[in-house]
Amino acid sequence: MSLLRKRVEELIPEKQEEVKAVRAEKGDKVLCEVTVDQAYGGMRGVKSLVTETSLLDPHEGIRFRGLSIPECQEQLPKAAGGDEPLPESLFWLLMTGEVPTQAEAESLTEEWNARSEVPEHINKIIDSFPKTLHPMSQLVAAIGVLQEGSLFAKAYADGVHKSKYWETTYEDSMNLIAKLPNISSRIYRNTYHNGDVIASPGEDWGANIAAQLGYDSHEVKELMRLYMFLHSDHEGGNASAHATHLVGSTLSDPYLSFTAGVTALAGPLHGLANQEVLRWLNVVIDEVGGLPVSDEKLTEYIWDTLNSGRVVPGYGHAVLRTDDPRYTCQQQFALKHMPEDPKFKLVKQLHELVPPILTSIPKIKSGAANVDAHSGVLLTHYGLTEDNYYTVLFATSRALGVLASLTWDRALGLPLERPKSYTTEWIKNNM
Ligand code: AMX
Repeated sequence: MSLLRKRVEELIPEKQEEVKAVRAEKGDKVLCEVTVDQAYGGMRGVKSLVTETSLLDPHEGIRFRGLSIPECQEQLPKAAGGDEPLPESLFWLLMTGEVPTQAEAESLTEEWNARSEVPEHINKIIDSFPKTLHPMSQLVAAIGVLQEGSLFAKAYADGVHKSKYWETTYEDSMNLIAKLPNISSRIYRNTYHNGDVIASPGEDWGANIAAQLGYDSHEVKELMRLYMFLHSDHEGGNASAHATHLVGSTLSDPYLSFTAGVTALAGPLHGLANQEVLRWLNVVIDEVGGLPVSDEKLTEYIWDTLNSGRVVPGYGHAVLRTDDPRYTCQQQFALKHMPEDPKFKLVKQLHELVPPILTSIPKIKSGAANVDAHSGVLLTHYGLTEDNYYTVLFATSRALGVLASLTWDRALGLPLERPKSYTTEWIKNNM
């Protein structure tokens, strides 16, 4: 049995007891009241989910199992010669709540490489997707096809006992995560490089993704490790995590549950915002006639976007009320590796100009930069300019968080999710 599975198996009974005790002691405490406005308003601020892997503070940002982004950067094992945490280390942390040793992190690298092969008939199906199909649709379809190998679906059909659901959920999650670099890069190479697919070099997960996209440099490998670490998890209420959890709560298998998360991520208010930001920047550059651009012209363009009933992508958040530390962390990477890049300078300039404009509009709760304001410019710097591919990278990373959570959902026996809804008629007559 793999090191990680052994550790998870040891932790499950402890955690089950802990949850039992918490429910016995605090089960009738009130987390929050829900107003009619919240029911109409996308459930903002409604505290009604338990997610173990991470917690988001509106001012401080995300903590993965209690560790902030800088703490993770300091404590999590890295690749030889690298400064960024290995995504493998982060996954171990998300699954166990413990910082892995270097050997434990590397055991995951080895295991994911060993599980990474995609059956040839599935590769052929992926190769048959038209290049005009959005890469996110290709990803959803590819994972849907991979589902034929689901061990959870087979075990359920064979009548497995519910106390063992987590085991095949874990195995499916590991298999799916292991295969994602092959799948995601195949979609990229098919769509933009005439199907010239690059075989995995068998390095760590982030480095494999970089290499299979076509980037062999140390810097891009570091960027991919950072990118995969940063986008992995953002507590349970965001649309991709919530969708995976909701669909998973029906005992749909991990492949199908994750496609729900991927489709949620494909919306422009969520993960597709990274594509939208890059497009928006490129339109700005075209319309103002190139870089550098004056603050006055840029301010005018921001107002034009707002006045035409569109959002400024990369800014605002449903929970965060200050700059997203995932933005800040990417900014630090840019300052270290590409301080003179003209688009990076534009991102910095926007970071000065957009927040005061957005916060001058009373209805907007936060004008701060979110994770998507930065990522596209980092990728573009290294030549990955195909913006409609960016959300596939986000989704690849997001698998780490939502599948770790799904494994714990099953280990803790969380039930079918089914909140109550009302009609406007009911609210008028009964409130
Ligand atoms: N530009 C213009 N208007 C904005 C805005 C922005 N960046 N952010 C919020 N608003 C508007 C909303 O559209 C809403 O308008 P409405 O009442 O007319 O519908 C109003 O301000 C109130 O919104 P809010 O309570 O401040 O935010 P929210 O929780 O409803 O929405 C989010 C959060 C992220 C969808 C929103 O800030 C947004 O659309 N931002 C731009 C898109 C984006 O960057 N998304 C990525 C988020 C991070 C991620 O999930 N990857």
